[in-house]
Amino acid sequence: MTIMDGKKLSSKIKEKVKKDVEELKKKGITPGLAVILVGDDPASHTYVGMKSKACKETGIYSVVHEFPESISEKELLSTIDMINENPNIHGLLIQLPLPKHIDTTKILERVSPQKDVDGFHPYNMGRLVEGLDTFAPCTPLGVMELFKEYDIELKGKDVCVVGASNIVGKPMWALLVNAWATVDICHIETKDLKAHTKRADIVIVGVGKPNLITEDMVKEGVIVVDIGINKLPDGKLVGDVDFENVSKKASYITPVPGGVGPMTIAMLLKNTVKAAKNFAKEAK
Ligand code: L34
Repeated sequence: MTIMDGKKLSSKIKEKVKKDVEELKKKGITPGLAVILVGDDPASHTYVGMKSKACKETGIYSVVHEFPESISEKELLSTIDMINENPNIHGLLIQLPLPKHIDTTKILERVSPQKDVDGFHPYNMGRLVEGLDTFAPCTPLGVMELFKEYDIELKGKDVCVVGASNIVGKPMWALLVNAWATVDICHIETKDLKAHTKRADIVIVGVGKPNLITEDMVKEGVIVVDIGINKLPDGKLVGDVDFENVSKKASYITPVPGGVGPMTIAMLLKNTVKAAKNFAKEAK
């Protein structure tokens, strides 16, 4: 059994990002990322803090626009408009979730597709499905990087994705299909989850339910990617997979923490550099 070490790979990617940023700076462009953070969800604050720190480490300029839970949709939209117009900012992300009174779709659709480093805009999502050059969402993109790093062939493989969110499951499906895997996508209405996970060569799960995937649900030699991130009452972080028992059957498995989480952040840096490079090309 091999542990797919997202922490280690993310450091490697950060080194490459750092070099790319230096190259861009020589050309007079400092990649810039703006983050919009609404409310005081502790997890969101943690993730945004980690994103800012990673920018700093790699030389990317970053700014966080923090707003109280009570902010109106109108104010958020005008902030987005302002950032869309700012030539020093190449990437913009709205940390999710947003408060209930705000229409998330409307907000995400306001982000300029050229600055959409999260890849959540329907324009980029559509391009992703078509297999065109785009910004792919950071978490599923990070999973693809892990497969590449560990030489995991996807062509012809049976993959079961558990969770059909717009942020993770659906873009994961698109990336996998474009890599010629055969993909099952399961969700809350799936009749017999085990029937799907059991036959899969690769199981990718991101729903936010500790111990959802147990050892009896996977086959011998399975490759398991755990995108879930759950805080137990005692403060311990766990994924959606019963790691201790499933890992005994797996050929490859990601840990939580230290698996997909750090890769999400590394991919955000990569997408920000990509946005800055695109900007540089267009300015020519
Ligand atoms: N817009 N909203 C937007 N983009 C995103 O890509 C996210 N996400 C998810 C929540 N909302 C978002 C993130 O950034 C989840 N997420 C995220 C990012 C990083 C990590 C986990 C989730 C991460 O690095 N986790 C560490 C542990 C962190 C800790 O100690 O709490 C890990 O090793 O898994």
